Amino acid sequence: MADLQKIKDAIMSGKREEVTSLVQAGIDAGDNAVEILEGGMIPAMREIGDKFSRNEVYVPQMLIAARAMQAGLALIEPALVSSGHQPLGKVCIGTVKGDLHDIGKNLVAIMLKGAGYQVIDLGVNCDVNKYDEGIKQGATIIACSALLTTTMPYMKEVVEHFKDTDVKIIIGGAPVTQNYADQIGAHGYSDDANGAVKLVDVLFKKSA
Ligand code: B12
Repeated sequence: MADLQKIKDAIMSGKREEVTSLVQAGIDAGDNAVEILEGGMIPAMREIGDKFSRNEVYVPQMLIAARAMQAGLALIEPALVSSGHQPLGKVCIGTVKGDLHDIGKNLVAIMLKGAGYQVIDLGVNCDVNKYDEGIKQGATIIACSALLTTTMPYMKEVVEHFKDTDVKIIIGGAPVTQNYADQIGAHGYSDDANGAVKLVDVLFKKSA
């Protein structure tokens, strides 16, 4: 099994090459990608965030940690995404306006692809026009991500924008809660990427 503690430490200190070689060693040894992700990589992001809250690290350290995380994610993505089946439906995904955090969004996109959905990735800083573009490309579900308490309220605007349509909207991200989702009339909320897949499964079954 890959040394999860070493992976976590390497991500937190932003050592991209070390992350790459540790994660690759895990893959080569036949380790489970989800275990590497949940046992080493995600805890690293959580801890660096806590350190930021305590003023023990600053934005540049968060940024280099995020880059190291993305390098590791790129390596495990193929293992998370199973291949070779017809897309079950189309989902567009984007981080809301004013928000540049994309690691969680990327993970949700990877897991949706792995579950057989076609994913249109709209990127970060998405206003309602951007989400409209995803719908024009054939998506019927919008997955909205927000990591800041200041950008989360934009999700309400997205829900309002699509209120009189058949578009379904699911939301998530660290500050988001089920309570908030209910309050703004979103069609689903989950606190992790697997939960996002379950929500999409249910919404597609309902519309089938
Ligand atoms: C990395 C990071 C950054 C990086 C982002 C790089 C990138 N490419 O994403 C950089 C350095 C750029 C950054 C910048 C800032 N950040 Co920042 N950042 C983080 C950090 C450490 C990790 C976020 C992360 O990637 N987590 C790992 C992923 C896997 O988790 P996740 O995003 O929550 O996603 C999971 C779930 O939420 C869910 N999910 C996510 N999206 C969706 C969508 C749907 C539909 C569903 C169903 C589920 C779902 O599934 C995911 C997988 O399980 C967090 C700390 C934290 N604990 O979250 C702070 C944090 C979010 N940042 C914070 C702050 C304050 C900032 C800045 C304002 C700092 C500054 N002064 O400039 C800026 C804002 C820039 C902007 N306009 O967006 C605060 C937010 C506080 C608040 N309450 O609003 C946090 C919480 C740190 C802290 N403890 O204070 N940040």
